[in-house]
Amino acid sequence: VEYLYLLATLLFVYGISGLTRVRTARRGNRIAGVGMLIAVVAVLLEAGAISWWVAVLGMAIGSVIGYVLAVRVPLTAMPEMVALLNGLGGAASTFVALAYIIVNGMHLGEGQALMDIEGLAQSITLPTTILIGTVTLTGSVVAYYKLAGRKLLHPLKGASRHYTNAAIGILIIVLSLWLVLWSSGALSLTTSSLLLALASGVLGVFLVLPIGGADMPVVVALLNSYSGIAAAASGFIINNPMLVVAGSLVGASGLILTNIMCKAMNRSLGNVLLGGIGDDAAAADAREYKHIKETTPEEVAMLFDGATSVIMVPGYGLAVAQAQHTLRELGELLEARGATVRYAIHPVAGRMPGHMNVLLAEADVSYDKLFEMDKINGDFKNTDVVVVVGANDVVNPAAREDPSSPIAGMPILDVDHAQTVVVIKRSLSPGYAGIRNPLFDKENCLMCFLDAKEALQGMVTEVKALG
Ligand code: TAP
Repeated sequence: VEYLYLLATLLFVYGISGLTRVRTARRGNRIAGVGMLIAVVAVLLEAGAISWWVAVLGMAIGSVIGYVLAVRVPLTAMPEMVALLNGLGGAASTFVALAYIIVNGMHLGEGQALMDIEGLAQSITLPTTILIGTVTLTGSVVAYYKLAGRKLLHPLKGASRHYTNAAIGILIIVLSLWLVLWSSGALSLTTSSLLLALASGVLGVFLVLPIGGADMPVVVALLNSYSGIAAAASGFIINNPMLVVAGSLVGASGLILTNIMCKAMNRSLGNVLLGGIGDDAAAADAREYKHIKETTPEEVAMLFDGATSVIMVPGYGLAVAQAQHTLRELGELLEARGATVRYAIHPVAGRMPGHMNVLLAEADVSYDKLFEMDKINGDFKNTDVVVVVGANDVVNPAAREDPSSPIAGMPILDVDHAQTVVVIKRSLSPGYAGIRNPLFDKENCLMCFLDAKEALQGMVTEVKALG
């Protein structure tokens, strides 16, 4: 069993290292999956208590649900799915702690010495697991609804929000002490641990509810990290090194991801957790624009005719329109006509990390044509035509020019430095952050008001017609 744990751990680490490159990501994912299967088998061998049939039935049900979700859920809804999976991870850890308490009792509550090391370890890990596991569960459910675009009321504003959270925090400490020091007997143990879970669940809701919709992907990454910490803590409870390792890997990688996203938006984690971007920002109004110049796929094809360098900038709208294959086709046509075509990737374009890389990889765009923001930003000024496909916030120059903008300081792709920028989107409606985009009013910007797929298909036809 110990060798199997070691093998599973190595496969996790190897699998995760594969995720650092698009080329090896799928394989990495599969390898980590095999590691997880080995870990489950090892736990069953070690525990021996559950009947194999129950375990196999559980795995079969889980696999069918996982398969159906993976096939059915569109890529645009993947962040919601990740949020739910995190929540379930947190719930699983809470159940481990609850089951342990109800079956084994609490050492300290049963009158054992405070300095008994096992009792002390339990006294810390059990309430911690319930707290983090349940905060993860309810926080993830709120994040799920926010990502799905539901407007959720948050009754607590300003200071009252902090006082309420502090009061719940104190209640959680009191309940933890009750559980650890004074609970004995099934009824008292069950009541105190369930009340602790309830208070933690309410805290999870109150912590995530006021955070702005546009910041939800960051919150999901943070909750992902929490679910890992809860799993590691539950590993200490049941003395399972595998859970400790897997939980720590998830906890650490979730924190790294959270940090990467905050940096890409030039925000601190504290600012994300306390701010409300995307919820309260007054939605931009089409009437705020004064110098909009409209264009058509036919006119854009004429622009391409004289262009030697073209940069495509994909955003969330590309994913909505599922136009990645048409974008690749247009790129290839332009290359065949002698232009250099590159794709500029903003780290938070779309709705999840790596969203644009995944989309373009699906359309077989070669990796060496994909350039990260820092690598390509200096080149826009030497570019003839930039085509922004369904991106908005990540090309919003207000981040650079307007210190009062909610996205001030966020690094953006400097598309407005190019000779001509063509923006494909269906209307003048704002992006995820809900704010006006002064790019659309600029002298060198042309707006192509069409669905991305329709616009790109039109451009493909017109470029072919150029001969
Ligand atoms: P957004 O700013 O959300 O803009 C997307 C644009 O796509 C919209 O303005 C929309 O305009 C257009 N669109 C939607 N469907 C379309 C279709 N079928 N055809 C053509 N256009 C379509 O997207 P972005 O520039 O990719 O920025 C991402 C946002 O998410 C940022 O605010 C970022 O901070 C936030 N965020 C992302 C992440 C990650 S990890 N990706 C993390 C945290 C926050 P129309 O409705 O007019 O068509």
